[in-house]
Amino acid sequence: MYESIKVTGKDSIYATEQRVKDFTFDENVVEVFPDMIQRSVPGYATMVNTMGKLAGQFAQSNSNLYDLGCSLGAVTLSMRRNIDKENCQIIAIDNSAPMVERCQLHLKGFKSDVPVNVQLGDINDVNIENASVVAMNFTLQFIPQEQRKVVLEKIYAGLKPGGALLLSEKIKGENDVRDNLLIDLHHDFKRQNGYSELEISQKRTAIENIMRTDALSTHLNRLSDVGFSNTQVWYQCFNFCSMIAIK
Ligand code: GEK
Repeated sequence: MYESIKVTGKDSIYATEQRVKDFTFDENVVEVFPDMIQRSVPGYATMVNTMGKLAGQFAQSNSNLYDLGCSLGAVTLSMRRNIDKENCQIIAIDNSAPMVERCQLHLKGFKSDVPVNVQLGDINDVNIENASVVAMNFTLQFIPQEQRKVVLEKIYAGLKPGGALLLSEKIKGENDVRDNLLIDLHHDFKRQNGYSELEISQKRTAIENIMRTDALSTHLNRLSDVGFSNTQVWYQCFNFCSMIAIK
């Protein structure tokens, strides 16, 4: 069987008018997460697949690969499929208990020689060591902006020479004109995927306090500041982008 996260429930969390609270990764979100992320993030499947391929390319024997903010383990599964080096293990971390529980259950359904250790934990507290690959697929955006550099410094320190950070982020346009252009294109993408105006606007309200986006230039400068010498954007569609930063 081809390993991928099955779409379970359809995301209708914001379909009815409500007093919108800050978004949390709770049981309700876990139920519909695969549908939500596929209908909301252009190129999600491409990014997950390619991150797996890149992990296969950058994995080193006797090392750890991390999936930080793993949700249901899509990137973990993709990386695991592509690792052909000896004695590698994947450490997958998320701070949502319902996500971790479902991720563990899901991974049990597939056999592999590569061990996976799924842990409930905060990215801010995690110890990165002996790493050949660190993947963050749309999770740095949930770390407060002032803490992002510290997280990246820790990742850089824990990566082996030649190791890679695989970083996907929702980005902000470099000025208001460019940002609004990207936002409009993204909202159109969501409309085409069946989200109503009410759903789009209530979701926007729900995440505005918990997810703050940086401009691409901010990401690239920060990666360079922490020491990454080779950073390449390999995917962008509207305001969603994926980069590789090599130590
Ligand atoms: C995928 N990577 O499917 N520590 C640990 N986990 C966190 C933290 C934190 N401080 N903050 C948020 N999370 C996945 C998709 S989703 C992206 C990642 C999205 C977790 C949070 O619980 C959630 O599971 C994940 O990061 C973000 O490839 O929903 O836009």
